[in-house]
Amino acid sequence: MTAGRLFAADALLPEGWAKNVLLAWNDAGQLTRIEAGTHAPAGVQSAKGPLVPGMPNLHSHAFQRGFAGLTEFRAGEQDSFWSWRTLMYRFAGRLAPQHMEAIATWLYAEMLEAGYTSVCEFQYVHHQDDGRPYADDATLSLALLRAAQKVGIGFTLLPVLYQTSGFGGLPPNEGQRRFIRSTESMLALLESLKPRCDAQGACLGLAPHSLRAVPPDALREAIAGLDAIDRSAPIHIHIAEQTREVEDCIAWSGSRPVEWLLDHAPVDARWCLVHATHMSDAEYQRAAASGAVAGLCPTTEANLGDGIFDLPRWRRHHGAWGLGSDSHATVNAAEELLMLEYSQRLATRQRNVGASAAQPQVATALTLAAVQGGAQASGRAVGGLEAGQQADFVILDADHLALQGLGAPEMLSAHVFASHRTSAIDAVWVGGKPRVAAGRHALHDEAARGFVQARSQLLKD
Ligand code: NGQ
Ligand code: ZN
Repeated sequence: MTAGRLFAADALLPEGWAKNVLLAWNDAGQLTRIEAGTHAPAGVQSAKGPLVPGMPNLHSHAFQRGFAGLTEFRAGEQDSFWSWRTLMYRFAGRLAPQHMEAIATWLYAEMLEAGYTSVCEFQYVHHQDDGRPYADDATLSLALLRAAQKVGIGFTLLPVLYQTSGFGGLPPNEGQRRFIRSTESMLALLESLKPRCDAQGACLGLAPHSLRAVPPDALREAIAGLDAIDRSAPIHIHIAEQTREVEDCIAWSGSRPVEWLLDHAPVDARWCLVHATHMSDAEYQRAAASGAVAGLCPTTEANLGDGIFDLPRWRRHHGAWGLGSDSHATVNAAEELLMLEYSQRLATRQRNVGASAAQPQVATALTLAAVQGGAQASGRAVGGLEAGQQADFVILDADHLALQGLGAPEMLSAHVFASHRTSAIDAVWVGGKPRVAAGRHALHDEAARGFVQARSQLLKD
């Protein structure tokens, strides 16, 4: 039985902060009623602090958690995204299914403790280390599904189509051998994963890796094949993250990447444009109007030296956006919000850039927007504290020193801008089930041990 109720003195609803809120959800973990201005009925538990919607994490490469922090040294004259990628390929080359599962299990527990209640996994390591498919072609995707189920995080699986090493059909390189598959084998993989995802309430979509990795015909055929399985399934693509990608795309087609995609693919609200860092004025306008979500990964984009997304411009065009932890240099929803807001402040030399006339509190405004965009990109009903959505929420710890004695909106601000950012989380619930209590996931120690062991094995000699 999952059905339940919870009372909160303060809760962040889609329209803003409300007082004395009673939430009720059904056996499916779906909110059925949100009543504000009421009182706690006898026997109903009260939240220890303000209740905020759980953050969907719209972009993750789980295995990269095992590698985070290990590329922060100078290896060449000028390190870059591309030199990082060479090191990352080397790490990916050694990964076995048990490593994938152990790393993801810890990562997803960590995500829950840090305020993410669901994750979109952009999964592109498909094959054995020599490039041959596993006996069960879905082996590594299944390792991720199991990890998500074990720790109880909401899940969207996005198997990645990867065929070329650059625009114009350049053949894949050695480091990419575990990623490469035909369009036909991708559609077979999706068919085999669909019932497995359905069985655990996960959403299945598709991720053409990038325009560098997927030629036009394959892009068209893969989307047609996905439509035959599920016409509303999410489609995610890395796009315009690095200026070199923009230059190469122009050299190949005469168009910029986002422009090319908008001209050649049916981009709409099912799509998530991951990064979309380098866009022209016209691209900001057209991409926002398409209804696609911009998948912003602020700490990874900073870590890899990508550039700065122009959030004010995107918002002027009413663009949807959400947050991803991508390479997992940081696994913390509040810290992504902090990085996003600070990068905008540095770029514009202004303050409180993420606020709006309707919602002057920056942390509140950014949280609500990121939850809504993240839910759209996830293809799941995880869009906040509203009837019909999953009961996914985070309870802040009102006794935490950074929060004590403040009003609820200021507590969320302090959580994002003035605490250690995970430490002020008391509890996290997913689909009406408690997954984190007193700041810790029940599997914290066990999952951490598995992670350290897997990483040590991967880094040996
Ligand atoms: C990835 N990561 O697929 O892990 C990519 C790097 C690429 C980010 N784009 C590989 N952050 O884009 O070619
Ligand atoms: Zn990525």
